[in-house]
Amino acid sequence: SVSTKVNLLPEVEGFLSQSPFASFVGGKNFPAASGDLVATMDPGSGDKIGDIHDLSSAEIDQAVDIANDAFPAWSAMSQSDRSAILLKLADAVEQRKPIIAQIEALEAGKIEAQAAGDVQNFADTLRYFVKLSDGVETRTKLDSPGHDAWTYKQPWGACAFIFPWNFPFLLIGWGISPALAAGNTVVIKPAEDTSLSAIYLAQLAKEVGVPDGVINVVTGRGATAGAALTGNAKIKRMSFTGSPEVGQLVGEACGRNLVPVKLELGGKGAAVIFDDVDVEATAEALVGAITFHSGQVCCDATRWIIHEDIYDEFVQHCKDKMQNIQIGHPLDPNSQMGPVVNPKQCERVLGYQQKGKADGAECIFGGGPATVVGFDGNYVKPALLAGTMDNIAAREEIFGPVAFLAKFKTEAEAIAMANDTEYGLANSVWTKDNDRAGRVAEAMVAGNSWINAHNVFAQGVPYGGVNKSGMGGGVLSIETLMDYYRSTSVVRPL
Ligand code: TXE
Repeated sequence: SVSTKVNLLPEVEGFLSQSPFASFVGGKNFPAASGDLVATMDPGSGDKIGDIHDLSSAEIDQAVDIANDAFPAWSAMSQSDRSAILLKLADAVEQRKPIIAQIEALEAGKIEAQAAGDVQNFADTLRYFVKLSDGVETRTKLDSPGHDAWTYKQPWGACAFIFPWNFPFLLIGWGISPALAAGNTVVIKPAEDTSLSAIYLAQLAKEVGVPDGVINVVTGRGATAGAALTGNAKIKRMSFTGSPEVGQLVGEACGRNLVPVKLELGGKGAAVIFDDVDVEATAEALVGAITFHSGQVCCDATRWIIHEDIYDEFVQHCKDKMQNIQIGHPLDPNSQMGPVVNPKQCERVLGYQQKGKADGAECIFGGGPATVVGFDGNYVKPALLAGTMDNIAAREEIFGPVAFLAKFKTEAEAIAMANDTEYGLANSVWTKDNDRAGRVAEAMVAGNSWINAHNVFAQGVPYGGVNKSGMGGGVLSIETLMDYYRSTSVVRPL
């Protein structure tokens, strides 16, 4: 049972009493016939929250069929009727924000206030894509001499989504909103550690009148339930967010069935910090970013490339800021940084600190496990490693509150260091010189470059990675909405 040291809303207690949680497909509970279960834990206390059903591959196939069966009616609905239903869902999510945020804080180890921000972001994202889809012209006349020609756009059918555990609810919003707004139905496979907020969403969708089979949630292990979904030839599109290793498997499986696939994978972002910055403010911003959600953020700045003239001063400010970060249970309002998601991730973070040191880096601050009195959770201390960019801790994704620091002299050197990575998700450049900022931002090879900030997301600004960070990005923008329409060119010779 959940730690008695945390206070849960009665609605959350009520929801958790459903455990073991069935999947939710076709508007109703969809249990695994085998009775196989996967435990869901509170990373902040190590206590069990409940169990989820582990679906078989035949059951996943059945869920896809149900989603495809729901497609004709959902896609034939008028745009305004569909939008009205989706806006009702956005309102309901916003109204239930405290409940969903607690569920998310509990299972993902996310600070409650940050989880509430993620829930709000879901509602706002859904509203954004509804509005955007209202403006999509499904018939576009083409300028083709000698032909009466146009393109006709329509939704695809059942679209599949596999999500990770770091931003469970927010990423569902980013993923399914454009698909639903365009008139597709969706099958969502949340991560096994964090399936509860997705189940809550599916139940809520039913409550507010989303037709059965439009939003389906299938639960279970990645290697079985997840793999069955990616291998299903009846899904029309696949969107995967997670590790590059699994992303490759998903890409292979979709390739075999010629299912279009969007991959949002990891990152090893750089922050290039010039000598004209407000050193203290920049240190504060980057320490804030690397400790946000315990560094389990794919677009984080994990390599800090610092001009040699301000290096010592910058490091001192970083240490001062990190020293003051309050580590604690996500539902304790005093906590600023919670646990990492599970013991495996904890080992990974601590392991990379050791491997980095063995490979020649120096740990200049923090590191190792953290203790939170009264809670036996997966807590780690934030850490600063320093060394050269060929270090294993500077090359591989750690996915924890660990920054790797290195010095540079010239702009060209800084750009080369930032680009010396297999990844290409997001970087930032910090300088008061706008020309230089723009130059460096454009020279860094990645889907996203931020200036004097890190982790900036805005509706209308495409987000996504290149190289080992993924393909088919355009998230949060018109680009991803258009992915959820297929296009037919119609031509009549005149
Ligand atoms: O992710 P996985 P893990 C990175 C990060 C982290 C590492 C491992 O570096 O430390 O990945 O995390 C499903 N077929 N990121 O192991 O395994 C799984 O059930 C189909 C970065 O937890 O990739 C879950 O729903 N699906 C990333 C999802 O894939 C499969 C966020 C992600 O799990 C599957 C998370 C299979 N064979 C981790 N195996 C980011 N981009 O933000 C697993 N899954």
